[in-house]
Amino acid sequence: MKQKEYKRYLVTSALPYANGPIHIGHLAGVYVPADIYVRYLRLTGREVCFIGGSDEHGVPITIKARQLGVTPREIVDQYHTQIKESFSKLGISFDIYSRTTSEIHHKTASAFFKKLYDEGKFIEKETEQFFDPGTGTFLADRYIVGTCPRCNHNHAYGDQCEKCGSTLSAEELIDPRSSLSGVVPEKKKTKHWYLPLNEYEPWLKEWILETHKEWKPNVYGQCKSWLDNGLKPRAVSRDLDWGVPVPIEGAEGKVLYVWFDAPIGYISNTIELFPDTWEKWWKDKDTKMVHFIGKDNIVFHCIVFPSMLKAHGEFIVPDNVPANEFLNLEGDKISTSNNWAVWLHEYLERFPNKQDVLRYTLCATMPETKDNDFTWKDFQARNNNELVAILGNFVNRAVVLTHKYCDGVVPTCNALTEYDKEILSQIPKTIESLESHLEHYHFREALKDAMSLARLGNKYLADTEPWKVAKTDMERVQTILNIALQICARLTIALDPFLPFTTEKLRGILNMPAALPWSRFRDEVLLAPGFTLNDPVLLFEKIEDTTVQAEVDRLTKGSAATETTAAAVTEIIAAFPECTFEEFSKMDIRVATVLAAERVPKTDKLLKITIDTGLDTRVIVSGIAEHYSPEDLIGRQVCMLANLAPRKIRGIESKGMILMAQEPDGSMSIVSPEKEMKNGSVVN
Ligand code: B3M
Ligand code: ZN
Repeated sequence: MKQKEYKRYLVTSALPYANGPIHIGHLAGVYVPADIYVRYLRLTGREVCFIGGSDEHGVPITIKARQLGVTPREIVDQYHTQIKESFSKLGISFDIYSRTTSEIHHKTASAFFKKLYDEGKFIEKETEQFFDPGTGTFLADRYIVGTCPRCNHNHAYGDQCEKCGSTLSAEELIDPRSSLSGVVPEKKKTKHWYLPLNEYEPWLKEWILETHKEWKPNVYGQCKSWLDNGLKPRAVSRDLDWGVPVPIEGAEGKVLYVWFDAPIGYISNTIELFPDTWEKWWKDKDTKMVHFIGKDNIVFHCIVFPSMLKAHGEFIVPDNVPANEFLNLEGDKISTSNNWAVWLHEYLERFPNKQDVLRYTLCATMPETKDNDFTWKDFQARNNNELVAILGNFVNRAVVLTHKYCDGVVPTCNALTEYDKEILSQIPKTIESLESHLEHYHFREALKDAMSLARLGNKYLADTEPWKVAKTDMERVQTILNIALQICARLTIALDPFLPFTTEKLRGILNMPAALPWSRFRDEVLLAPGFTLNDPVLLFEKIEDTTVQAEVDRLTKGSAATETTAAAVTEIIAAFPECTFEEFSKMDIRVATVLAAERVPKTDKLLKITIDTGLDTRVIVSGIAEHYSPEDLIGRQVCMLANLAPRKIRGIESKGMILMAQEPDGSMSIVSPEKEMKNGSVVN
């Protein structure tokens, strides 16, 4: 089937929550592929708009603020600035990176809701919702924890189980509890507005299942399963004090659901960028809209947002949603709460000139069809064996030899041998394949194609050995170097979407003032004979074993440190205003005896401690290995917080926390009852 020709491309990338920094999982899943795609489109001369921004509403932000004892505004200001800066340093070339707390966004999202409301597109329903009698607030799904009905994980959230990945509703949780106060939530009546997704089901089925069979199998499959299971009306408002207020009377204390307002952020940001001409991007059928997202956002971008756009009536819907799977790190799931991640802002601090090494590794290991794994060893190998040994080596040899034999001037191309012709004939084939892969969102294969030009050049120099030929046949040397330099010049085009920092450097070496458009790719001569090159500089440098080992160590330590951040959190809590007796008494602190203790493998700080609490025998992972050896602990009585929500630390479920006293210099002591007590005795 012939592809439709579009006049322009509107490319969006998921708006990250401004409640934490960006890590390599976000990058490989969303921002690196989106950036490669838009850079390619721009090079081909197509009209492109690349939209990014921070998602600054929603419960994750309020939870983070509550944890740190600051306002949501402070959280989003801090993270928005940090995220925006680190994206820019990595060369993610957004045309705009704005935020959903902007005035334009509030206006746009309100107007969107109001239009649907006025046209009767919502169902108004009073339902019973979970309410926390302790704090006097309705509980958003994320604030309710309980046991997952699918996998039995005992710390699933009311919207999702992070263990098995199921999307849940708070109603489905077994033994729900409020994460604000730990109490069992009550039900209370409240009014909300629902978008009847079921009404859009026939249209969605036709649109996705019939006309978008080309979508990636993971995306198509998820949509099909949602559609096969049947859609239900979905609430688009929440009882919360942070977000876009519901713009109708009688809706005080209610805001738009974050998944209603966030995708409208794509529209708001386009309006902010092009106040006069934004409509052509959103209302003209000749605009191709593509959403880059991670797999956990598929339903919102393929089903919910398109239904909203359809209900609104004036807007186009996406042509494709090339969602990626997840990237793991050193064999384990990336986890923000366990600090098992490579954070972009930290990477940029430690490797300030290696943006492209990260871009390259992430593109090469992009989880396009299944989850994939980032390891520091692989990062090193990709740098040393591919970027240094193939790309860097080829360019360096071509340029150094040109300086040596031709005074740094591009030599003439004399008679071609059969072998030269064979090498040159590879180029158009590679370009064709590269283009096709980029057009179809196959970025890993595309990168292989681009790199295969460098491999080709490397092989050509190795096979023709101009340094030997130079002793007898300078004319031949000229031809060889001319061909090698034409390949170098082509690399500035082929690699530009992937490695923009490197191609800029390479253009500097080749004395090419500006990036060549993609259309020049098929020209035979990109560097005319007689043209003078600049001095060579190395494009990449080797990464040593010690460097990557330090990264692995830091990762292991960082994740162990999350346990000791319990201490940091305590400091923050101590700085809080007063706490009521009622609040204090929610903490179930008990005396327990240590039955067994062992080090958690591959960590310096963690001990796995089995204790008898008088109520049960359970395991706690504690960051005290630097202060106590396992033998010191066995048989000792400790005080422990028994009703702390369980969490996984290095794969071990930890249920509770052992109380420690800590001095400012970090030395620690276990808190024990002064005389032996029965296990399970309450501390208050
Ligand atoms: N903030 C979820 C996420 O960061 C959400 C994406 C919004 S895209 C409109 O995964
Ligand atoms: Zn589950």
